[in-house]
Amino acid sequence: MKEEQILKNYESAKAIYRDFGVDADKALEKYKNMRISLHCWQGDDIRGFEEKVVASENVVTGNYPGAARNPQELRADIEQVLKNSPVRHKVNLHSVYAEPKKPTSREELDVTAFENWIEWAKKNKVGLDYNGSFFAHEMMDNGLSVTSQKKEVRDFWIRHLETTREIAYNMGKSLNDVCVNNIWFPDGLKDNPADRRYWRELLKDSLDKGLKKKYDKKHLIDTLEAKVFGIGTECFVAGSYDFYLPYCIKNGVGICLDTGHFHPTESVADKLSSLSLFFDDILLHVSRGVRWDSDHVTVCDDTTNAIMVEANRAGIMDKLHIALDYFDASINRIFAWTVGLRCAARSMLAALLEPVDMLKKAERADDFGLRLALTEEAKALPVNAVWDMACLQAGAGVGYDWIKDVQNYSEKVIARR
Ligand code: RNT
Ligand code: ZN
Repeated sequence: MKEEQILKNYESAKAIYRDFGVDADKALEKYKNMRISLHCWQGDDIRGFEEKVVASENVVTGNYPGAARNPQELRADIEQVLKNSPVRHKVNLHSVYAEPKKPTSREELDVTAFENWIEWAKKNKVGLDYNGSFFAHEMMDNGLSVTSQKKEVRDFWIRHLETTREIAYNMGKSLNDVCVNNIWFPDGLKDNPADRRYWRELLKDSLDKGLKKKYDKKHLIDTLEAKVFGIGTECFVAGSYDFYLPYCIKNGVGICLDTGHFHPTESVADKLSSLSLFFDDILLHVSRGVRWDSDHVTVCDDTTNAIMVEANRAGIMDKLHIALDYFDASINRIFAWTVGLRCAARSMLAALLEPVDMLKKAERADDFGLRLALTEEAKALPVNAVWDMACLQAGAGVGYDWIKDVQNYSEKVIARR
């Protein structure tokens, strides 16, 4: 799109927003400092760089050609994705993306295995977040890690948790930033357990051990991620939301909400106002649950929009850690990545542009009719004109231009792999 057109559209959008008491310039200013953490694992279907790749508890389907085969390709692909997004970024890594100088067992890795990532992050002016990889490993005991009945298995994964936190802390320190270390265990059972409490006692005990060491929160924030069920854990997941919510509050750990990890009619957006009263740290895994699958590409749907709107209305937009988490191997991965990132980013901007002052004022005045009228009118405000302006200012592709850019990269780079 022509620059002149973008500027013209923005000016008229600004006037419309003004009528609703919204200053689009101010929203854009605020927006420029917002960050989204891009998950590296969409680029290679969570394979990682370990020599030995075993079946994973994270089920990824599809075999679209051109997945990144090594760190260089993955980083190049991430750069391509980031350049079409107008916000600031972090990149979210997993242990399996380590590049140790000499072969090292996963639970014994240290931050030196991430030197390339750290250098790259500095060069690209992005932060880093981290995750231990409690899956796809021969020490998984029939889908169980920290809740295995075998002490040696639990000890192995507790050790992994400890070294993971050390790595994350050092990553944060090297970048003079905060690194969010998210902890997710697939542990659960296919069929009904006889003793649910027993498995949860194991989980609690392992977590107490792995989280014992305290770190400066300036550089490390731990979060725990629950799931209602998974493939192979249909009847029971040890780390349920009811487990982690009290655990995190009691132990001062942050909580991670993945939009695909709840009952389909349960609203993650509705949780934010409550959680923010009791938590310092909330991590979002913005994803898209489809029936029983939790990891479709994020889109601008009601769920994504509602999350951003609630975050803004609750005044916690700056406080939230917003990350993406999906993996679709059935379509061009660069499209999958970029669409999800741009959709999360656009929903975020739309939330900042909501006439929130007017809405709250109507509500306080008990004028719920006005609140409804404003809500519905707000849905059709010209967000896209402001979004295009944000993209223009950040040098990200506007309108159809980013699609052509991805097609070009796909032809020149992806198709040649
Ligand atoms: C899995 C969880 C978890 C993973 C990543 C790879 O259901 O959502 O966050 O997707 O750690
Ligand atoms: Zn997740």
